[in-house]
Amino acid sequence: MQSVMKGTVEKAGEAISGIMSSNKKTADMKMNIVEPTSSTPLTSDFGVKQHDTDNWLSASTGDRQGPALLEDNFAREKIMKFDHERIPERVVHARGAGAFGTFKLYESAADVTSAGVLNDTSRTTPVFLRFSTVLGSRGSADTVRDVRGFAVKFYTDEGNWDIVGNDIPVFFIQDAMKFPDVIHAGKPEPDNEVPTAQSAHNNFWDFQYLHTEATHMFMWAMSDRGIPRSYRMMQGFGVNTFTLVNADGKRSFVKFHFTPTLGVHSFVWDEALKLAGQDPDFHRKDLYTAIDMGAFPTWKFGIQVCPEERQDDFDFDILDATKVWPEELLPVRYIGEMQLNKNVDEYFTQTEQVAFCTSHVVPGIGFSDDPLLQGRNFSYFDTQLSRLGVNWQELPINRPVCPVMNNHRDGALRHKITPGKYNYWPNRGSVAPPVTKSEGAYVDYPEKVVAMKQRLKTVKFQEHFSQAQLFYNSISEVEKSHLTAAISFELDHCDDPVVYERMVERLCDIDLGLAQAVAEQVGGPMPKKQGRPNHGLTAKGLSQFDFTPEALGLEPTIVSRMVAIIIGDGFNLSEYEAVKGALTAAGAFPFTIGPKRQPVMPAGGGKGVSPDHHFEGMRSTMFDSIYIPGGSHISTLKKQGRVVHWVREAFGHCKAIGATGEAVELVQMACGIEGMQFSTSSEVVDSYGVVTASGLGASASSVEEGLKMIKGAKS
Ligand code: HDD
Repeated sequence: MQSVMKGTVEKAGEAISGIMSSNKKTADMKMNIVEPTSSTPLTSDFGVKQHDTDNWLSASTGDRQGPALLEDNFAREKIMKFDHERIPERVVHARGAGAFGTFKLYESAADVTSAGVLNDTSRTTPVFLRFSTVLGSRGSADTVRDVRGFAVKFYTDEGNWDIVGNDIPVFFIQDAMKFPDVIHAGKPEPDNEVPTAQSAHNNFWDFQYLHTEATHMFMWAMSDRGIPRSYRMMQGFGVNTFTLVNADGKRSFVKFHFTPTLGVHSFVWDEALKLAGQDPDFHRKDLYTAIDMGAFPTWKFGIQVCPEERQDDFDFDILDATKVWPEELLPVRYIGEMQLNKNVDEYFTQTEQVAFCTSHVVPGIGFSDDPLLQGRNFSYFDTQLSRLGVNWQELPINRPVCPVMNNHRDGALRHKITPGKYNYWPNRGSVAPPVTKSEGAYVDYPEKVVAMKQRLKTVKFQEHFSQAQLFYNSISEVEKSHLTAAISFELDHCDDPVVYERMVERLCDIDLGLAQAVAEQVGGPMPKKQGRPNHGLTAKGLSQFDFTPEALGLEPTIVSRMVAIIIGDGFNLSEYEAVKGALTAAGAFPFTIGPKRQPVMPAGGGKGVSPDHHFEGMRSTMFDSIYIPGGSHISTLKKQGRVVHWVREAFGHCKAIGATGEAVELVQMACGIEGMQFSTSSEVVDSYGVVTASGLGASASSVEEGLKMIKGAKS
């Protein structure tokens, strides 16, 4: 793998050092980075050099091991530090992966906000992004069906701004007070702590039925959005409604959007299921590898703005986090771009210790009365206290890149040293005074509130089905069939008939056909009539097909796609080299897979090729595409069940498959279905995403043509 990508890595290295030298946050963290080398002696924590950290000091004779001595301060220190290595994992979103990057604005939003990060196009703002699953614990698998977290920390010149979002634009509940309930219901059940990282169980679905407001969100979670192909290929949404205030003091409501330039792509369920066992770190590795190889993931950043005077214009409440703002009503205005371009130096001190708070906003950005957001503003700050301790904002990954000064003092593990007499305000020396708005202070928007104190949800918050129908009506037939299969899978794992029968009843409120298809699979009475009438409306921006590169006006791309090239002794070297070269040139990551990691000999002899992996070491699930060159190896490969399985499984997962020369026969045998076309000449044929050229001899133009077809097939 390293040799294949050496050139790219070198280029990436240059690019990264360029980006990083101007990145204020990575520069700021340098003061805490100490890199061990072979000339750094091993010491105790109190700095004394050590000569043996393997043998506990003991009272032993030459031939008989004696009692270990408590006196050994080095051994005690080593064990004691180990005993306390763990901190509480996040109560939700425990499993995650993060990276550093930059945010660049290409259009000023000064008309709606005074925030420098959103109106100064000359700035490059450092960011840290942490992706996560929600339900699983820290050691759970990446590819489970779940919502994904998308939390961005912008280290702006005016302080840290956090967007703590998800890959789905809506949420299960409207009020933060319900959060412990929805999470308890989704997490493993309390009696036996089963299942891990899954929503496929009685309690989750019991909650979904009993909380009609969750209907819209569970439709999204059961769609292909719940099983993203890569963190790099997901959208990110702030979900809650925030506010923007411009220099004239005019306020608007806003939702934040991140759209990946690679397009939005998902696994098929069988692939995700298998990967959870075959490679539980799949998403983590995918992110790390792409950044390491210089294929920096990028998102367009957009704002959906609702002027204050329009807030009552819609049949939903704009403060309700279970609702999207349809783009037809309030279009997304793309104004910037975020790129991830540096992997973490160390997982714990960066990805684990990063702490996000929805309450972290900068001047020009504010909250709304969204009842979910209001509660979140309390919860994030609070949870960091038990996870990281009171001085968590001083940790290197969390501290801002702008000056911090106040009269907060002391507490466990305080790092900052603040000399001087004064730790209060006002003080006789006028030290560290508050400043005015024009000097950059955060000044709260003067909102008039006249109300009654009461526990309720206003009328528009009580409507829970219209957008669940809108979502279902707007997705494609393929997405609908995946959604039906996903709900059927989940309810199959519920063994309490009350749970799955009620859920079928709930689905009738969305679509009778959907409810019947699910009932057919999971059992219980077959529903006969639609519950609430379906309004039949659709909206754009809900189906994943609205976010393919083509739909975004971008070229379809195979950049960073993993391609397995399968070879055995007797393969055609020129075809192999031509296709591998073309793939590399197009930015894909080709890996050679052979029967063993020893050299595999091409037809006609010569120097062998050492594969990156062997057939049993990897699975087709770990790649986006397969290519098999022609050659005499095919007669052997055809007889190998594992190789046939590689091809058949990749076909079953709708992957692009390429074959040249004799390999066409292997592919034909492994995935030939009635009506499928295979090439019988050097003409390149694309049928069901299987691109073949039987008499190729690998001319540059035919390889080019094949690649174009693969790009089309994959997107
Ligand atoms: Fe939350 C973590 C996203 C509602 C309470 N949440 C957390 C993370 C993400 C989200 C991405 C992981 C951050 C990280 O990587 O460190 N949460 C959301 C979204 C929500 C949402 C998009 C709905 C719009 N969350 C929500 C509510 C509450 C919480 C209503 C509580 C009232 N969330 C938490 C938390 C966590 C958290 C318990 C656990 C770890 C952490 O905060 O730092 O406070």
